[in-house]
Amino acid sequence: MRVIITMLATLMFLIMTFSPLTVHAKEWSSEDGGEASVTVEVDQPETIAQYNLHTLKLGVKSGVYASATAYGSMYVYGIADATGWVAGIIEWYQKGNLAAGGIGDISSWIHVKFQAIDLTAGGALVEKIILDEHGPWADYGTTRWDYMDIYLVQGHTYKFVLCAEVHAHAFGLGAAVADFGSIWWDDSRIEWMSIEVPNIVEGGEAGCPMLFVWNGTEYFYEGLLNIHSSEGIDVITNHTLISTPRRVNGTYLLRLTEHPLTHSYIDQVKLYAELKYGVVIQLPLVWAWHSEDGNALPQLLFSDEWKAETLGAAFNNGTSQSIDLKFIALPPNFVTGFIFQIEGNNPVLKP
Ligand SMILES: [Ca+2]
Ligand SMILES: [Ca+2]
Repeated sequence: MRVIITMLATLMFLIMTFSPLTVHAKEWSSEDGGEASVTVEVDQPETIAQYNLHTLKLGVKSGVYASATAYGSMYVYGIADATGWVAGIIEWYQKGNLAAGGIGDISSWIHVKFQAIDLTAGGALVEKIILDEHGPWADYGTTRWDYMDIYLVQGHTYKFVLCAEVHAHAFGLGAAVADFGSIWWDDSRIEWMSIEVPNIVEGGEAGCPMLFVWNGTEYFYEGLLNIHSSEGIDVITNHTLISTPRRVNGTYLLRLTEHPLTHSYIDQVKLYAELKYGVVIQLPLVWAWHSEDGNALPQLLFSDEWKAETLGAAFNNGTSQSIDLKFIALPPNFVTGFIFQIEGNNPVLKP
């Protein structure tokens, strides 16, 4: 039995390790690279730091009186073929442990962040923390995704980096472990599944939230919904979905994220389903959750000038606000298309 489990674990590991890193946009073509290292701070903890085929294995085990930090990163290069804002989307898989046991343990942590470095502009950097864990923690194997707003300049070379650090620290009775793959948990690791940095040229002046749709694998970036009005008068904009939303517990999941340089007032959102024979029906909105203000359903249900406000990163200390939406879903193979409608206004012009 144990042999079979080991074989299965090895097979799983091989499948995960050799799945291709997909870089979807046309100009992002480099193979991925990576590096890993470890810094021992106190005494002699057990450590591991390896990079292999877009997979990182980082681990530290500190017993009684020891601490260390293991670092790793994975990266690809690309040249921008257009100037403008894009949502760089990263998907990764992680499996690891953060155990702090016993008297005298001080701290153990795991961090993961995503960076975009403009090498042409002398290393100008934007980055986003995508995992920050300090307490006892275990991830039994999860594919996660996140995105970061990036301003690309045509012709510039960029390095996109996924960075991970684990730190274990024990002083006293007990032990601390932090790992993304150690000699103690052979199949623990963190790896890139994909990175997508589309080259998008936005036409004209737009002031807008960005629409994302859950397609069963990721929140697919649908594009910018232009509701700009310098007079602050509501605009109604329709967007035909490019992707097919996937049912989750009887609902479709959509997300509005404010563009980093804009500021929107949203009065109402609707989702229409196009059925066979030209029939169009409206799917009820049943959930709306603002990333900072919480429930936004009352504001978004009706066109009544009661509005939800979303601030871009430039107006909100570096973090763009978003609203998660759920609409009642229809049975599979019932719908031929979807139209998302937004009513609101955005007085700010982005570049
Ligand atoms: Ca309203
Ligand atoms: Ca209105």
